Amino acid sequence: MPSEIVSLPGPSHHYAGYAPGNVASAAHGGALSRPRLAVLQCLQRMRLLLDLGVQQWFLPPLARPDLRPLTAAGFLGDGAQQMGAALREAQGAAPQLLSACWSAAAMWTANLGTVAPAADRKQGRDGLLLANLAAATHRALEWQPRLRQLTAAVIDNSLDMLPALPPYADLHDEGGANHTRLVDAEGRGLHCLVDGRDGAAPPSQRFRGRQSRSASQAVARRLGLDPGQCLFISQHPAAIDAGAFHNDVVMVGEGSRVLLHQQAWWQQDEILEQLQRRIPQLRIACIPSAQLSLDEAIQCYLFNSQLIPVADQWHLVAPEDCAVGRPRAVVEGLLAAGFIHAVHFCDLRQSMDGGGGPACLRLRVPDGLRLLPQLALSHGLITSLADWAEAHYPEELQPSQLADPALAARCQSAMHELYRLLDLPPSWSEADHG
Ligand code: SUG
Repeated sequence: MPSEIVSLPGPSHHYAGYAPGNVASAAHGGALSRPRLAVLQCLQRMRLLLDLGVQQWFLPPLARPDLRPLTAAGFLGDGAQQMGAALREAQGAAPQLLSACWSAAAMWTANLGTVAPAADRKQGRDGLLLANLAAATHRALEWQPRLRQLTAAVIDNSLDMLPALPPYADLHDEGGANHTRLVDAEGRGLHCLVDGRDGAAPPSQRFRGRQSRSASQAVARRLGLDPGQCLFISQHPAAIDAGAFHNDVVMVGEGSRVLLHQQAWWQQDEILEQLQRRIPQLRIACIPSAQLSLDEAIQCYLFNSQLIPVADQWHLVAPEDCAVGRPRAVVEGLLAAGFIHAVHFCDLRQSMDGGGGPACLRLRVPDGLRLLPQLALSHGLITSLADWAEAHYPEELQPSQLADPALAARCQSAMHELYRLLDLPPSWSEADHG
């Protein structure tokens, strides 16, 4: 049974537009967001995945505001004073720093870390290396509180959790969004680790790639992967420049299936041949630019769909934007070719406007992972989470509201209510605000 770690946008979900190389984020920076609707849309995807038989482990959104960036930048006083001063600061990085404190980007758990099952690791245990997400301030705040949550949530010693790589420029790591584990006929994992800079490809021009080759290599080393079972691949600079800030914007792979855009990788033909040689049963669907240009692909997020094995069939969970026009024609072609057997479209507009489709909203994890039982997603829990969001989330939010102490109080009480609903011990809320 496929398993994933999922989360939700927090009550301060907003569009700041500071995500590097992410054209959806840039286009919506400063726009009005709808936090409550964002949750309901994400829960709808979770419901669908549950019906397809996917085990989902739920981690609460990260507590906000997280004032570390303001304190580090010398804004003094209590939270309200710090935020007020940051809001008044006309120049410099203060608007970014203030927005970072309220970021809900941890909803995109594909970036939480890189996962490898016990069978592939010399440590002999399922492992997760947290991602430093150091390419963007608002995301660099995520890994430490996530590690604390996981440490409190994992049971039966079922996961070896490794702290992130240090945030050195050479080691920027974006986690599972740039990692795909394929499986050969003997059941061995072949790890595709995709970088956006300092690898085999010439540098991108418009946007700087986020993940460095050295980071991908360090990830493989830290996880204890067999170097013979790792393939280091570089994104095509044209893909980065069109807005593929992560490889999962132009490629999705699962077990024995790979779906990707013709211009996803540098030297793609050679790499695909190599993959096919190593995994003869691998089915590759490479969509030519003539059928869907890079710009169209990044607009509709077709390649950020999920490929889900259900019995002997493959289901595609795709963004709603792929239900019409040229993306729809590509999907029909995949169905006709037997590459997939069914398609489900989800409305994830609130997440998509920040640059996150279905695949961004999950981290694939080994079947053996065990978290506290109350974090196992069920239809009942999904209904409770929907009621919780209806009661506690703002309907709308403007970035200009981000210094409002009332919003801080609202976020805090929402989180306390969530911990109560999930029957989590008081240590969870102390860790947030202690
Ligand atoms: O890191 N967007 C996220 C989107 C992450 C998508 N994840 C994957 N592709 N796996 C990012 O660019 C937008 C925030 C804003 O605009 O406020 C943002 O952080």
